[in-house]
Amino acid sequence: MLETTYVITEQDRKEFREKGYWISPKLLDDDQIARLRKAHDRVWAGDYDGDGYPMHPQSVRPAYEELKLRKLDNGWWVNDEVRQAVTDPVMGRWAADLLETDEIRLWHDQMIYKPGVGDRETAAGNVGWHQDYGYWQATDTTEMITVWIALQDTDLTNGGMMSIAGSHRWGLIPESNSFFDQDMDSLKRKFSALGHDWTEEPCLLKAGQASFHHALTFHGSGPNRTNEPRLSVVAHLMPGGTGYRPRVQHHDNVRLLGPRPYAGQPFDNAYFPLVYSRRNS
Ligand SMILES: O=C(O)CCC(=O)C(=O)O
Repeated sequence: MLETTYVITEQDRKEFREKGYWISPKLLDDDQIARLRKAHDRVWAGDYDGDGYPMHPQSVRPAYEELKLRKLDNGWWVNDEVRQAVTDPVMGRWAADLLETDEIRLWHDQMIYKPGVGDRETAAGNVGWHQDYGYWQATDTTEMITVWIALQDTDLTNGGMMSIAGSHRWGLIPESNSFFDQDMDSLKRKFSALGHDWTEEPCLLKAGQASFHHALTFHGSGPNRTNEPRLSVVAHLMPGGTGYRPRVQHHDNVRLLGPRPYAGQPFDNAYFPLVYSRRNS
């Protein structure tokens, strides 16, 4: 964790409320970035910390197609560096201040490896325009936040994310769980036809900086035109007290509540660590 004393300002909050995302100062120092890049190498090679298994071992095990996007949920289960990064209390405080809440827990994390495709014609590294809450309807609040942390300088040349300014105010859009649909143009046609203003803004990040986006903000990313992978660690965060919303949409996290989850059951056990609490600070 970087010993940053940065405190979210009223201007930051205003920007987050208006645009649906906010770009942070550097959250990780260079040593931590190097360790997290190493964590990527280790995890993709099946080299884990602890005695457990990843949540979705099939995300790690396949013989990798060179040009395919790799994504592992809950990397913190099997890597200590990732655990430290995605439970960082400074990040949690910034999220709490942006969401104007007192407590932040981890919903889940993601390690994302976007291959460098150079000038090859492929969409295999694309992330389709989507809303994160399009996947998270088993929770009872849309006031969740994603922290996308860059492990190298990231812009559109290496497949950086783009966000649609103000789209978090559109509400939940049907079929917006379209992360894996790599045809960005057809998704853009479909979602922009809803009549809202479609303004794409690139998330330009120095290594160690993060983009904090609201769970309803549309975002996606195109090809990484370099020959190096684009690496990131992502923390999906929720306010303390977020509970289970039954029978709307399945999410694998619901199993982590036990065999008979009930409506409103808080996601507050060891799978959903407390990242920040104003009471403890
Ligand atoms: O890595 C990307 O380009 C997109 C990631 C994403 O959709 C997210 O972190 O919510």
